[in-house]
Amino acid sequence: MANIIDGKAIAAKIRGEIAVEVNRLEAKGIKPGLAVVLVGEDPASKVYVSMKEKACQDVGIFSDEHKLPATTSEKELLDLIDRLNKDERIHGILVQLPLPKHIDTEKVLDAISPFKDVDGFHPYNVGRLVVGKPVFQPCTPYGVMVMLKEAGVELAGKEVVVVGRSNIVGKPVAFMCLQQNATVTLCHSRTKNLAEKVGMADVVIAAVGQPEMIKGAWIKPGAVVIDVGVNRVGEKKLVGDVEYAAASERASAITPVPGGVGPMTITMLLYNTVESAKRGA
Ligand code: NAP
Ligand code: L37
Repeated sequence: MANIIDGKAIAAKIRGEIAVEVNRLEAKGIKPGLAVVLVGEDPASKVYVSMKEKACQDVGIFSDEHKLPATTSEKELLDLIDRLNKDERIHGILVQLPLPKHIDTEKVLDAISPFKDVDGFHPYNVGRLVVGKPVFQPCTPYGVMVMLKEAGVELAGKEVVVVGRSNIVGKPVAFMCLQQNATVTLCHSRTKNLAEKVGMADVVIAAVGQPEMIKGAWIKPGAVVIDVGVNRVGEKKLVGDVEYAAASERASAITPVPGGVGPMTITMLLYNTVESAKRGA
């Protein structure tokens, strides 16, 4: 049976350290501040944004919430970002994706100051990630890397297979693993023989968004499995992108869903915000 890489526990430990750091900064007259912008009524986004706000309050970060109606124009959103870029109380700006269809996401991400871009989605940070020197690392991939480190997984020379090539998870996590000297294969919906590729991996990182599509039988015995997927099935149940029960019979270590990568995403957002405040963004 695989060891469970407990994201909730790792997140709690790091959040404790962040709270201490926030206290230390406050004693020096600095209160880290995060602006969270939500446009519209996407149900998952509403849940995540309220979790982010609560997490800020728990560690003492000032959380500046902007909940805008779905009818908000692109210009109104860009004007708000402009004000937040100039606001000295704000060290991090997060615009929760997806945005309503009439708003150009790229334009909005481009408008955020790269020095307040705690999500790491601005092209400046994306480019710097590829050459190995971002100002901010995107929160979900960063959380994955911290979990691997905490679990004692050394990546140099390992075969890493990432399934999913989105800009927010698959692509950045692939570059981060490459930076740590892994040999990386990046798979997507047009990949042929996915089972065979996954079967070669020492470390599998699944970010697909399809409930349990990575089968347990594909996993090489002893591999490490990181499941980024968060899929709601039925009314309440959450499952990952990996067939958890069968995969945990073969893997040496695996992340659960819930309680795996999800809590780490929010933790790295807090971490980036505090780092930004320390730099004086
Ligand atoms: P996305 O933008 O929808 O991208 C999904 C990727 O998976 C695409 O690259 C797609 O390929 C690929 N894909 C889809 N079906 C496939 C198949 N049958 N075989 C191989 N590849 C396939 O998703 P995302 O935003 O990266 O999110 C992925 C998952 O992670 C979702 O479950 C999401 O909820 C979760 N997530 C979790 C966190 C967290 O904090 N834990 C954060 C963000 C996202 P193409 O590019 O060819 O279309
Ligand atoms: N930073 N994150 C950032 N920016 C965005 O634009 N969309 C997006 C984003 N995504 C995001 O916040 N995802 C996310 C996913 C899962 C969790 C948190 C954030 C999480 O904590 N999930 C819990 C279960 C929560 C639930 O019950 O729904 C878990 O344990 O996995």
